[in-house]
Amino acid sequence: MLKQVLVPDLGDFKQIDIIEVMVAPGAQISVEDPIILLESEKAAIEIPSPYQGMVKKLHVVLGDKVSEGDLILTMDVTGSGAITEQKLPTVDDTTPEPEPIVERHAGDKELSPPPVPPASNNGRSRHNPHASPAVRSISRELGVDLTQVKGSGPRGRILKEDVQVFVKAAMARNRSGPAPGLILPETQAIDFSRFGQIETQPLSKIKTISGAHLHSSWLKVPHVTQFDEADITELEEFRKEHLKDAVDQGFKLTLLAFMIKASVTALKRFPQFNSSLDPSGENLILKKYYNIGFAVDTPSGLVVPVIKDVEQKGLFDLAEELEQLSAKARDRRLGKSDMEGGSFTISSLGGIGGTAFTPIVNTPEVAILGVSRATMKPVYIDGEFVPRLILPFSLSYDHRVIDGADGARFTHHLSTELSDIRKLLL
Ligand code: CAO
Repeated sequence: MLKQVLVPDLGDFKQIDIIEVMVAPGAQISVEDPIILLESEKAAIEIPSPYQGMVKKLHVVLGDKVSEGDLILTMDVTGSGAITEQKLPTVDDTTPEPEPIVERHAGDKELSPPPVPPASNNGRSRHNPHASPAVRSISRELGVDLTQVKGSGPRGRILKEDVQVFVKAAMARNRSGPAPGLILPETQAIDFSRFGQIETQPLSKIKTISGAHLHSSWLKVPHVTQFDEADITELEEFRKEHLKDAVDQGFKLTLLAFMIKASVTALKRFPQFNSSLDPSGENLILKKYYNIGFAVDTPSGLVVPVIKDVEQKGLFDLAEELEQLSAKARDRRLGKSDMEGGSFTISSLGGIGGTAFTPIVNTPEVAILGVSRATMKPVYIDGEFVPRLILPFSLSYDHRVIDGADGARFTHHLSTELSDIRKLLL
């Protein structure tokens, strides 16, 4: 049976703003489920449903002003249990925190209790949490989305204390992120075609995903970058000696495999570089595994496959896996498991060029190594300049976790390892 639900007697209130529409067409609701929330200068008023059934049509929208007798919605009413007369529901003067009261009359049937949230498909769905107008009002002031708050009151009702607990937890989480209240200026749309010809190209999916991650890491982590260099003359001789062996086995032996190995010796020596901050920002989670990610430049964008358990692998194993994962990355065949679980990342631009760069920490890791191009340089040794192959590299780290002195110790250790191939291979 179709029934119209009207705005009940609101006492002295007229032309009140609808600040929340809590049901949508198709929703199954019970008697007493709130359907709209009104707010005047003095009070918040929750209008409950006088019937049980399905919302057929909504006749109001958010922001409408309504008075007594205005049509709110049409319902396909099922069963019994309708209130005989629509009465003024909860009026909240924002001081106490009342349970919503619907006046009942002698002879009325017992009203069905409000369903326990989160109910699936009825009036109190995830989009319509069970809370009093006072709690709704506080939540609005604090910008809290009530659908995210767990109610501890009777039948899952959200209490003022639940909102307070939620806000405290959100603030604790934020301690490990950017300062609360950090608001970035919006990017203004500019019509560049006013100045000349243009072409608009959508970013690849990989770029949109990695871009968002890089942006978040850049904003959340106080970055410091330490620059250093290593004399890799001997290392390069060793690499060249073993190049053929590797090629015979079907892969290339590049500098990156040595960098991965050297990084793990440094990570073992300085465990805080192989860690993550927990979400509270108060604990360091030290990892006892060494999974090294490496940035691969693909036609669709940057991806970071991860070589797992590096400490258990030899140089040739690493070189082979590097090549396999790079090929997989370029053919877009990397699976989720190939890219997860990293504890430290290396970004090598040495094959391309450049003398130094500042990589962005790949959160939740706390440090990243950037490798630039090695060049022959005159180095002053024992009273004379001798030509040596010098590798410039940089280490960006999270200054909340790592002090500058440790940053310098780490790169110095790495430099020593790379400069002495025997040490590295032992
Ligand atoms: N100095 C001098 N030469 C270097 C070098 C270095 N640091 N690193 C590599 N090379 C040389 C290699 O020996 C190779 O020489 P040959 O062709 O004569 O054998 C050549 O440069 C090309 O190497 P490569 O880049 O193919 O191999 P790699 O193992 O060093 O790197 C990979 C593999 C996947 C890391 C690389 O191909 C790549 O994608 N790099 C880009 C990473 C990137 O985009 N980082 C930026 C991320 S934003 O922070």
